[in-house]
Amino acid sequence: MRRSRLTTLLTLATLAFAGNSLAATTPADAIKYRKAVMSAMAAHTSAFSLISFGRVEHQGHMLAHVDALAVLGTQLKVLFPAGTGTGDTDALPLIWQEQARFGELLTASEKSTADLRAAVAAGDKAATMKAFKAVGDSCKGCHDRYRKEND
Ligand code: ASC
Repeated sequence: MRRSRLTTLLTLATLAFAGNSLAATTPADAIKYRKAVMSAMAAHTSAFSLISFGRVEHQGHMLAHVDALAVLGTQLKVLFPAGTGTGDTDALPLIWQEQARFGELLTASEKSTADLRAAVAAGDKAATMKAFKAVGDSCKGCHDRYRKEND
C-alpha cells in the first residue's frame, strides 16, 4: 500500500525536529500554510460566534476559542512573505505595494484579538461583545482592501 500522506508529513516533521534542514519554503507551501492559519481563525471565530450569540451552550469553550484566536493573531504578520502574491491565492498584490499600511492593519488585528481574549478572560459580557465586533471589523477591513472578491 502507498505510504500515507500523514506518514510522510510525520517523517518530514521528525527530520526537521532532528535538526536536518529541509529545503527552503516554496511560495506554494507558504500560501497553503497561510490559508490553513486563516481557516483556523475563521473556524474559531465561527465557533465563538455561535456561543456568544447563544445559539449553542458551550460557554466553557469560549476562552479556548479566543485563546486560539489571540495566538493565531500574532502569527498573521509572518504569513505574507514576498513572493506569495501569485498562484493559488486570493491575496491582492496591493499587500506588497503598501507594506506599511498593510502592516498597520495586521497590528490592529493582532490587538483586537488580544482585547477580545482579555474581555472574555475578565468575564465581561458587554466588553466581550464590543471586542468581538471590533475583531470582525478588523478582519473585514483587511479583507475588503487586500483580498480578492469572492462570489
Ligand atoms: C470570519 C471570517 C472572516 C471574518 C469576516 C468578518 O469568521 O471567516 O473572514 O470573520 O467575515 O467580517
